[in-house]
Amino acid sequence: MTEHHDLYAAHIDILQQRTREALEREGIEGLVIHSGQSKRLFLDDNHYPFKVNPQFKAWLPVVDNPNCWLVVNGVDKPKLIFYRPTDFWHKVPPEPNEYWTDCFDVVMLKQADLVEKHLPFDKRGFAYIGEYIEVASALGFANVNPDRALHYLHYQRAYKTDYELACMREANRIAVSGHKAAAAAFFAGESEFNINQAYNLATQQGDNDVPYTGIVALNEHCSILHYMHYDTVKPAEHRSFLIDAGASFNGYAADITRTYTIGQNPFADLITELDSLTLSLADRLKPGVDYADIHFAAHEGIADVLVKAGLVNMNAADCLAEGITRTFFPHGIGHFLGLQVHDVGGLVLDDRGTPNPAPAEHPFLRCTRTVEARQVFTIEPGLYFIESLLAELKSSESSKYINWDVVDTLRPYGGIRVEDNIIVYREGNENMTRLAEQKA
Ligand SMILES: [Mn+2]
Repeated sequence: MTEHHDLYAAHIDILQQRTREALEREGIEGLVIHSGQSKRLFLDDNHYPFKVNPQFKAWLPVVDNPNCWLVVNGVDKPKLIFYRPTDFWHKVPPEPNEYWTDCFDVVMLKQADLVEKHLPFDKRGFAYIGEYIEVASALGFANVNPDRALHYLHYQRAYKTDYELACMREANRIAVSGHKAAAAAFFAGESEFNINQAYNLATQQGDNDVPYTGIVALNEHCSILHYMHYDTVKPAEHRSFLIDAGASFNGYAADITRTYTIGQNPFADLITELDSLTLSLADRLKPGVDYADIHFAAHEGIADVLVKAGLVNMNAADCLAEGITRTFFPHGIGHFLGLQVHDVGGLVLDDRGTPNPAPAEHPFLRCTRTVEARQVFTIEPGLYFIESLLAELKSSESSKYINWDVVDTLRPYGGIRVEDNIIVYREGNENMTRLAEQKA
């Protein structure tokens, strides 16, 4: 896979352009971007897994090296201060010599606290971009994470470069290989813990390499939206399996969800319905469409499914009007995807960062932007049997519209989510997830 190599220089050109514009808005000369630092546990000598500053990994595929710095001004060749200590305790990264190295003036840093001599002498024209404000102030930066520049960069990050799209395709390919192995482990009757191991083995990514903690849920656990526990005990029966798991490539994320059951049962029909709903909602992604409208369309789709499955004794329009779909589908339809699994810039009106929050009745929607070409979204409708939300519904006026006997037969399966990753182009969409599945 070298497609992304050829595209990398053009990616850097675009970042340079964006940097020039961000600097102009902020009225400064340059940015100093810190990869981060290793974080120690409280009263301990162990460290948390290192998670790189996303503004740093936007420039180069180095995600595992703290104490690195970038100095960029959008005009000159970016300077990379690459941390390479003499250390016999830890693995020291090799001197960079890859397809991306030529795009930088690289200097080596042997000792983290000696970075000063590589940074601009006069800090007044520069802003620090990073998490360690005390480090920035010790180094003499007065301007830290400036709003106008960051708003601009975050907004622009929604438009992916060809390099980024290639990386995300590869992340999807890797994740799909994991999903395949995980499904096989489910059908073989494994525990959640062992299914997760099968996923990690197939992707060759550990729990700290994947872009987010994977959700590997069996039976009722499928109803816990952010279930992050891996049960080591096999359940007596394998009824359903929901897996929301991603993979990383060069710092870019895939974010895929699939749901399975064994044999033919009413839950299997629901999975089929949700699968077609994901595909039909994905087809609605088009330049000029409000992403929030796709969320509303998802509720219409869920209402249809509830009627068709006999879960409610009313028509779809009334089901929607009564707000009953929110009990079964309580989260957002999806989000931007990229360097972060929930990529930034979803809830603003413009590149100045004017807030455009989610509507009050749909507080968990993570994107309210107008869909445009080169944006990458997840589409992830769900239908769940969540105890607390069902109890609320049961004690409400709307309880009479629910066929509780049907609900009760489906509760033991927990719930369903089907999530794909989609690139929008002017001419049409690319469903990276389905394409990767077809090739797998
Ligand atoms: Mn997602």
